[in-house]
Amino acid sequence: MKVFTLLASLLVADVAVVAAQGTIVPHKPSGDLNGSNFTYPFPLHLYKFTSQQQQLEMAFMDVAPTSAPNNKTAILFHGNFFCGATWNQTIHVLAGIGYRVIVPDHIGYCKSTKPVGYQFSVAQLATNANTLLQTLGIGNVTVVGHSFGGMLTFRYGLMFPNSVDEMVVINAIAMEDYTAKGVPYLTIDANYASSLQSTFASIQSYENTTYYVGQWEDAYDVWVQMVIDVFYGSKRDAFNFNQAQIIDVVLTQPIAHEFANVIPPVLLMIGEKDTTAIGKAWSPPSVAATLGNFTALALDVSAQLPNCTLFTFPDLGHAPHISDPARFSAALVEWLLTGAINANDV
Ligand SMILES: *[C@@H]1O[C@H](CO)[C@@H](O)[C@H](O)[C@H]1NC(C)=O
Ligand SMILES: *[C@@H]1O[C@H](CO)[C@@H](O)[C@H](O)[C@H]1NC(C)=O
Ligand SMILES: *[C@@H]1O[C@H](CO)[C@@H](O)[C@H](O)[C@H]1NC(C)=O
Ligand SMILES: *[C@@H]1O[C@H](CO)[C@@H](O)[C@H](O)[C@H]1NC(C)=O
Ligand SMILES: *[C@@H]1O[C@H](CO)[C@@H](O)[C@H](O)[C@H]1NC(C)=O
Ligand SMILES: *[C@@H]1O[C@H](CO)[C@@H](O)[C@H](O)[C@H]1NC(C)=O
Ligand SMILES: *[C@@H]1O[C@H](CO)[C@@H](O)[C@H](O)[C@H]1NC(C)=O
Ligand SMILES: CC(=O)N[C@H]1CO[C@H](CO)[C@@H](O)[C@@H]1O
Repeated sequence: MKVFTLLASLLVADVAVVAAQGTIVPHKPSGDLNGSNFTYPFPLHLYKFTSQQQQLEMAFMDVAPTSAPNNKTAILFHGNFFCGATWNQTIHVLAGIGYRVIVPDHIGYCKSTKPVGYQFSVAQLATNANTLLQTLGIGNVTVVGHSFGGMLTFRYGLMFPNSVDEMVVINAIAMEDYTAKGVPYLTIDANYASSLQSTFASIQSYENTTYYVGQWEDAYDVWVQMVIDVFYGSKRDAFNFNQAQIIDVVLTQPIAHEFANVIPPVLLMIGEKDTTAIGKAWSPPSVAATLGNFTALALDVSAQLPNCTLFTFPDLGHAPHISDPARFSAALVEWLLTGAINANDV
């Protein structure tokens, strides 16, 4: 075990030297960038780097603290159908308590490259974020991730435990092994064909049920429009194919068997009314019925994680940071400042 750890860290160090040769350039926050024309709330930068023999660009925001610096950095991983921009309120909260906040769009999403022929993996996306941080000269980070970004946060913590101060995971997908529980494999081609059918109404309806427990507010429209403009934007084909590749990643690269190995402290924040489960839609009813019970998953996963604080929102769905930012922020800040959450405070 010790030898393996040493080897692993040598390999990681090796990779970092090569990949940290990427460059950072500024970019104006509006206009079409790799298929997204959404205007971001903070200035954008492009991390240009080589991965899998391709020149890639990862767009990210880099926000300075707005109060006395705590000399810590947070990196925020968005989920599917969301972009870095969706973290706006959380960015304000974290910068407000002294964090520098780095907010990338993952490769394949939003304002980052939609590569053709790229082998997507959770480990590759985690590595891309790690080399971005190295190129910026940032050491330890607090990693915050939602949904697919939560799955990515777990992988990041497993791969880079020595540079993670703590992790905050919000309604992560893949807290159960979908394939092991009986979700049939659907090919990338089939998922691509299905992704191309996405409309404003289909995404709104899906999010209404799973993200917001049927309580839609006009303020959520902007996030649907943001992603539907990518679905129909200048990188339409590549984006839809990348979306299909991501589903393949989620189904074939489970994290659910590794929670006991997560070393950094974790704040697990769970909207219990969430029912998200990748593949539930094409699973037999007997399988579908066993998937996406976030009350059960929260208890199960928090018991496996060596150092976990579980905070639940009994009345909320998949996106508590969007549906109740005040309650979400109060809990988040209290945990980051004290390592615990007193239910009476939030
Ligand atoms: C952050 O770093 C600055 C400069 O080194 C130092 O003056 C300050 O005390 C540090 N703040 C904290 C909270 O550690
Ligand atoms: C971002 O969040 C801040 C603080 O909540 C808010 O004042 C601002 O209007 C938001 N900006 C955008 C572009 O949504
Ligand atoms: C970075 O994080 C590791 C692992 O949590 C910790 O041991 C180390 O002290 C941290 N380094 C700094 C400079 O805070
Ligand atoms: C959201 O779901 C609720 C409950 O099913 C429904 O009444 C409402 O019309 C839906 N809103 C939208 C925008 O789809
Ligand atoms: C953004 O892109 C979408 C899809 O191409 C387009 O319909 C929309 O008009 C664009 N919006 C702006 C402000 O350019
Ligand atoms: C979800 O899990 C909880 C906790 O195990 C259980 O009490 C509840 O009945 C389950 N709900 C469904 C719909 O299966
Ligand atoms: C668990 O994490 C907290 C920070 O949230 C830390 O203070 C504590 O020492 C950790 N406990 C163990 C056993 O590592
Ligand atoms: C792969 C790709 O399309 N990259 C583009 C991303 O956006 C930048 C800035 O407009 C272009 O220079 C890249 O070609």
